Amino acid sequence: MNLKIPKLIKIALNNTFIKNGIEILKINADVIIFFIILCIKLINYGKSISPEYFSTTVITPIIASLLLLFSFSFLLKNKKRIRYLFIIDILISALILADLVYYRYYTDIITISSIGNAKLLGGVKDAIASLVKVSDFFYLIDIIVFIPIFKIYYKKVDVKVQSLVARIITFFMIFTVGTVVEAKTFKKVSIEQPTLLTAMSDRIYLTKMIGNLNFHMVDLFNFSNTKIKNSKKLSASEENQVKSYLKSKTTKTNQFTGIGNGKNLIMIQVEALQNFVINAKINGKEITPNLNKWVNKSAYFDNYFYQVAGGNTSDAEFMSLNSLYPAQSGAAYYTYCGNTLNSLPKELNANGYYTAALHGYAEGYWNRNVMYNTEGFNDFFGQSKYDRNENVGLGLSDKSFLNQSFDELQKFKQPYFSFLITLSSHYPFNDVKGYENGMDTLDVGSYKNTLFGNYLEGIHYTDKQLGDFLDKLESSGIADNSIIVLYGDHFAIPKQNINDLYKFEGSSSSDDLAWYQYQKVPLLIHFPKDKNKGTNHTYACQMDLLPTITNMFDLKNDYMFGKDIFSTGNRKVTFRNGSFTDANVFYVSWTNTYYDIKTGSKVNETPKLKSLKENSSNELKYSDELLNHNLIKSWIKK
Ligand code: GP9
Ligand code: MN
Repeated sequence: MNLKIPKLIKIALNNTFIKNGIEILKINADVIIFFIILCIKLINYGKSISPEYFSTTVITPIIASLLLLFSFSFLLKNKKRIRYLFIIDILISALILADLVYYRYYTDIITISSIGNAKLLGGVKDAIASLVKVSDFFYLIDIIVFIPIFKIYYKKVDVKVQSLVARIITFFMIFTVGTVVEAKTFKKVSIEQPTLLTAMSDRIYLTKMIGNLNFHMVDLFNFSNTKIKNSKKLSASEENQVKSYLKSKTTKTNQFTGIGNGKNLIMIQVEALQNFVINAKINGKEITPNLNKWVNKSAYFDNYFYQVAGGNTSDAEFMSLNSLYPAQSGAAYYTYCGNTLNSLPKELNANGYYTAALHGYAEGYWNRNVMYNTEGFNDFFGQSKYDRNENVGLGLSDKSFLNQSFDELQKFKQPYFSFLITLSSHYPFNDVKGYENGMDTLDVGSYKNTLFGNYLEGIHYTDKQLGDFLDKLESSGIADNSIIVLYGDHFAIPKQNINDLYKFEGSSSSDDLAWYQYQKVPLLIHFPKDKNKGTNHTYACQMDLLPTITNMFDLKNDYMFGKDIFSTGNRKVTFRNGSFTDANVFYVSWTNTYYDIKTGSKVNETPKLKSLKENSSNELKYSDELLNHNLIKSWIKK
């Protein structure tokens, strides 16, 4: 047995196939060494930024992205090739180091648009020394050691070179393998989370799925895509069309004009709060007893539609703060973060307000850390500013978030604008807490342990926390000097689970019109001393919030597509997909069908309906043009 092994090895070494293989390995030793080293670096980087997310599945996309880059090295030879390998190594190592430092500061990953945000980078620049760790030099060691080694090697050794044909074949083979694996990875991601690649909502999670190199490639692709779309200049007449359309939207004064002057504005965007839970009961118990109480003390809108698209929560914020439509694809919070915007915080700042956004989750999520600067918030109280002492679902519990936010609010210089975004009632609503703290139990009966039942329990929890917060605003006297706005960001029950909602509502129809009628979120506007309370059935939407607020706070904003909710006259709600409603008819874009809202039946297109449809598609086009060409920037200058 002992004698056989060396014999086998001998035979193997004499085998021409193996001989050739060894020769190829020798010839390509440089490529192999750099490849292995970069794999280790990228895997190590993934582990260090995201230990809780890291899984070995990311190794495949890391290898595939490197294969693509390395395949080109086979087209080069000798010194050119080694130079190429060094450049790749240096660039990737520098990228990793930059990402590491940025991550330690922002808990996020660099994007091209975030680099453009000078104000943001200022923060890192000052802190850079304290953010670099000695262990980071691990990423540079090979470069320092290899340069002299390879110099000597090339001087002393006559390195063999494969024929051009062999090298081209190798290039094609490796490039193809890389491309196929990459395609598989991207397909998997887009099936799991259809908008993640374009909207880049959670960059850390995305990096975990596709690796750092692919992440930056996708970012580069998205960035260039937007740039290309914007590169075609708008003609003066096209630009004027947008401008005059916006002019036609200007709010007229009404009884609410200036009602908020000098008062604080407290705006609460509630995660997945749909309108159907308001004043609804299950097994004899109110689902949202606290909000119901506040509904009765406020101006309450029960036909208020959410209009979010690829940016989900961030789109709700974007519309509410800018009255501009969400991006055609992806998230406006990502695509347009470098734009000049006339956002609500900016305007309030100009009127002497202190403005702050508060949200107990990762700062980089939905690109908030970048976008809140663009929108002009003075401060962003993100997850790192909170004591993360209690968790529900995704992160910090609403109870703890609202308690800590209340303490913070009391320190703010008045008048202020506080924008609070809750989190606990986030899909899939399966981490229901609160009962142990004396919250009323909610018996959801046959819905127990279904998504729908979990939502009812989850929103019941959030309702309790909101109630406590609002009561504190009242008892502390803050509410006497504030206008409080509260609304839901988007749906809770996805389309595939809608039947439970229909069942709960006893809805007899389940067509697209029925579905749309459940895409409403509540809007409450509370005035001091419960003034102006009452339910308002006006058809309105998230685009209308900013014009309503600018009118109440006497702000001047000429660039809003929405309409003051208190204004009279024709109203229309346009959705990002081109569907619309004018409170009489509902147009569903994906089937090109009109429904009469009263009768529920389909109606034929009339010239009037056709022109309403065209008006909606023009409005969306104008909003896209305004954003794609950063028109507000040039208009402000003029
Ligand atoms: C996280 C939160 C959730 O910060 O706003 O966003 P969503 O998943 O609902 O769009
Ligand atoms: Mn949300």
